[in-house]
Amino acid sequence: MNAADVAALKHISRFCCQRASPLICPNQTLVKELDVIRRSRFLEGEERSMLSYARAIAVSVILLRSSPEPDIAKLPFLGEKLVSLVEEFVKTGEIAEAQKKSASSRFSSLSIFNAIHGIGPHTARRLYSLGLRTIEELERYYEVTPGVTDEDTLSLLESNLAKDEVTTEKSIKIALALRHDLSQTIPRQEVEEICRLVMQELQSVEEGCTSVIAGGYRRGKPQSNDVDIVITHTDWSLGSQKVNGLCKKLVRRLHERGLVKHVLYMSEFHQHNVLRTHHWDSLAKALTVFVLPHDPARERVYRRVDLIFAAPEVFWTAVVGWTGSTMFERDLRLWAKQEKGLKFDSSGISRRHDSKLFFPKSEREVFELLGLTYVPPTLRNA
Ligand code: TTP
Ligand code: MN
Ligand code: MN
Ligand code: MN
Repeated sequence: MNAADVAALKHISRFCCQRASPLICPNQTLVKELDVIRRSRFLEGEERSMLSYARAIAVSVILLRSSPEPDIAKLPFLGEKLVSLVEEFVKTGEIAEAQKKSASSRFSSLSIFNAIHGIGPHTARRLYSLGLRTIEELERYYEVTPGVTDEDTLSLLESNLAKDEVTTEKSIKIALALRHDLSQTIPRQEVEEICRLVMQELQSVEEGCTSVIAGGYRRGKPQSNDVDIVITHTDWSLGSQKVNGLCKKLVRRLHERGLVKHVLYMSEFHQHNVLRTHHWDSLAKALTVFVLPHDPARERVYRRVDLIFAAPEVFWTAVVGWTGSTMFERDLRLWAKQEKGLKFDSSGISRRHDSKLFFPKSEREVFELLGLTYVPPTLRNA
C-alpha cells in the first residue's frame, strides 16, 4: 500500500470496502451490546434490521479504535434508532434491549442451534417452535449417535452432486455429532499444514494447480473456524477445462487417503445460480470435514475445510470473494452495483447493461476494475 492508498482509506465512506478495517478486536462494550441485537435480528430473520446493526458495528469499531468514548456526532450513516441506542449506551453504560436479549431463553436456544453447521436461522426457529431448547434435545431429535460412519460421507458425496439443495438432514447430523471438534478454532500453522496436504494430493490428481488460503486466515485471524482454500489451474488457455470436474476428483482422492471424512455439501460449477441461497456464487465447491494423519504428538481434531474451484480467469474474483469479511463482501457487491453498474460475485465481474465479463489477472486488478483503492486483506475485517 502506498501513502495515497492509506490516505484514501482514512476517509470514512458509507461503503466498508472503501475503509480500512483492521482485525484488532477493540472488545468495546458498545460493540458487544450492538452485536447481541444484531445476532438476535439475524436469528429472527429480520434481515434489514440486522444489516443496520452490522453497519453500525462496522463504523463504531473503526471510530472507537481512536477513542474509547464514542463521539456520536462522528458516527455517520446511523439511523435515528441506532443513534438513540448509542446515546443510551453513553449515558448508562449499557443497552437495555441487548441486556434483555442476552437473558432471553429463545435467543440463547437459537444461538446454540445456529452454531451447528447447516442450521440456519430458519431451521433454528423451526426447531425452537417444535419445543426444542437444548443441544441434548437437538441430538435426540436428529437421532445423533456418537461416531458417524464413512458411509454417510459417500452417500452424501453422491447425492449432493445431483442437486442444489444446500443442507441435508444428514449433514446436520454429522455436524452435530462432531460439534465438540468443529467448535474448536484452528491455529494458523495447522491451516497451512492442511492446505499443504490438500495441494500434495491435488498434484497427483491434476498437475499445475495453484491455490490461495482465503477466509479469516487471509485477513490475519490467529485462529480460524474453518479452512477456505481457493483452487485454480495455472494454465490460462486450458485452465477452465482442467478445473471442470476437479472438485469431485479431489474430494474422492482426499477421502481415499483418509483426510476427508465427511462431505457436508458439494456442487459442481453451475451457470445459473437461481437459488442464491447460502452459497451465493456459482463456483464448484465442497464443504468437508477433514482430519490430519495420525501423529502421536497431538490429538486428532476434525476440522471444517472448504474447497473452492475457480477457472483461471475468475480466480482473483474468487479469492477476493472468499477472503471476506462477509460485511466487506456485501459492500463490494453494493458498491459495484450502485456506483459502477457492475455485478460482483466470487464467480466473476460483469457489466450490468450488456453482461460483458471482466477477467482480472491479479487481486489489485479486481479493485481497479471496481474503481476502488486497493484494500489489503488484513484491512478487510469490517
Ligand atoms: P467463512 O469461512 O464462513 O468465514 P471466515 O473465513 O471469514 O471466518 P471463520 O471461518 O474463521 O469463521 O467464509 C469465508 C468467506 O467467504 C467469508 O469471509 C466471506 C465469504 N462469504 C460470504 O461473503 N458470504 C457467505 O454467506 C459465506 C458463507 C461466505
Ligand atoms: Mn473461514
Ligand atoms: Mn465460518
Ligand atoms: Mn468457510
